[in-house]
Amino acid sequence: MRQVTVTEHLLLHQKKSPMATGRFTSLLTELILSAKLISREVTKAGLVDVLGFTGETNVQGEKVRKLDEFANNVLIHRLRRSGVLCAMASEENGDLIQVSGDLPQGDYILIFDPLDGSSNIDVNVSIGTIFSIYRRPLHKGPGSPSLAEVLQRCDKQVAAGYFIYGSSTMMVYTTGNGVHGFTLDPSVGEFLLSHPDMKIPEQGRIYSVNESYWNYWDPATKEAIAYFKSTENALGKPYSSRYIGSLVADFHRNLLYGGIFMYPAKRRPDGTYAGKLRLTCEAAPMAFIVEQAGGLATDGVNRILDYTPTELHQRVPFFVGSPNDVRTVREIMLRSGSDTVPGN
Ligand code: AFP
Repeated sequence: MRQVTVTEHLLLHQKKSPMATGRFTSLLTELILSAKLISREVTKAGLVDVLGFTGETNVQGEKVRKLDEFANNVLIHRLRRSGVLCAMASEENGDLIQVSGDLPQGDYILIFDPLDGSSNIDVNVSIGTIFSIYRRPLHKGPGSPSLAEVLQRCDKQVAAGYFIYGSSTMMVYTTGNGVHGFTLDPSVGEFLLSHPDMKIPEQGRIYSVNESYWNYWDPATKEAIAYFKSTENALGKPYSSRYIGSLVADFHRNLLYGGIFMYPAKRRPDGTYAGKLRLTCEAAPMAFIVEQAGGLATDGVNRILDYTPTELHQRVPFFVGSPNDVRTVREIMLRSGSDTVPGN
């Protein structure tokens, strides 16, 4: 069988995808090279002194591990010089990362989580890099884009994807024409098409949630989770429970096998409810991918792609996966009047 690389695939589908311009291809090429460098470090993490904490704390108040820092630096360093971006935002940086000064600028905006699932780094469990790409809105004048230009409605994404560093390294991405998966062949150093036009099963068999938060959920959320464990659900028997704690890995498994990943809002000490996952660099890109694969993504009720972020590191409740399962959660949330969902 003829092997197709990501770039060839993009060029082959150029007519179908308005994003497959030379500039967009350069952007993906830089992302791919960065991911290969990260993958190399991840696989030798047990061998060299890259494990453990750096001693720093990131904007989320979490301790930064050395591999997170490495991944973040690689992406910023390579993409900043790509000549096709005007701004970047990383989960690890509080503010926008401007592409200014003497560096060439383009009109794409890249938002990424450099190493998602970092609590799994030291224990050899799959982790990933998530990316989301927007175009700078037209006629906004010269210079670096403002935060308002970056915080676009999530359905304005022109591409999104992830790299998963697991038993193999894979890239899964969409430009709005289906979802395609490529596996890194280390012998040639290329991502080769292995999963063309991925579709998530209509009906899942797996639910993924950190159930230790049960006591922090509101009654509607508890009812939704209980549905997946009951014998009176769409399957007539309990779903299987699988939870890795790396969004990329949990999402990827459910995309292939069918299922729902949930990170519901938790009650905070002040009595209000909030999600944990970040809208711009986690929920929105996964929502774009899953919809392109025939699935759904909501905050329990509202479509994630209808959100317009109000801040860079905004957090949302997140329910993503097979359409039947995400719809069922929505019905339960609406019927039981969950007060964890914004605007519900
Ligand atoms: P880390 O990158 O800090 O490990 O967080 C991972 C993550 O953002 C996402 O990948 C997981 O699905 C989720 O958090 C796990 O959170 P809990 O540990 O609260 O279940």
